[in-house]
Amino acid sequence: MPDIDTKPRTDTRPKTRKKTQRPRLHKVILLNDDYTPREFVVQVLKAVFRMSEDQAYRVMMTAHRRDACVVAVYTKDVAESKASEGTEHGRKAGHPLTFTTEPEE
Ligand code: TYC
Repeated sequence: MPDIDTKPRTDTRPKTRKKTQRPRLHKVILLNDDYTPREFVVQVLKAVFRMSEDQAYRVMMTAHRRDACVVAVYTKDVAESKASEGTEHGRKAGHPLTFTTEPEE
């Protein structure tokens, strides 16, 4: 066993960094499906993501045509709760509407 793994760490100083580390942002992604009515998707985008009718319509149509659309970026916790909220709106109305999240590069 190399002793590098077992030796206690004596230097616990944080590594110095040139820039302040910002939390990684996560994308909320709207997935297309064949069943959720277009108008329902628009209503959910307006309610959960505070979009205008126009913005919501464009995002819905992008997902419809390209299979998915990035809706917004947030910190991990906010992205995950917004995605769940949107998906839950669909589920309660009996639609398969789905939002997912993924970390930004
Ligand atoms: N494709 C759906 C339809 O034709 C509408 C839709 C658009 C559903 C975007 C989900 O993310 C979505 N009724």
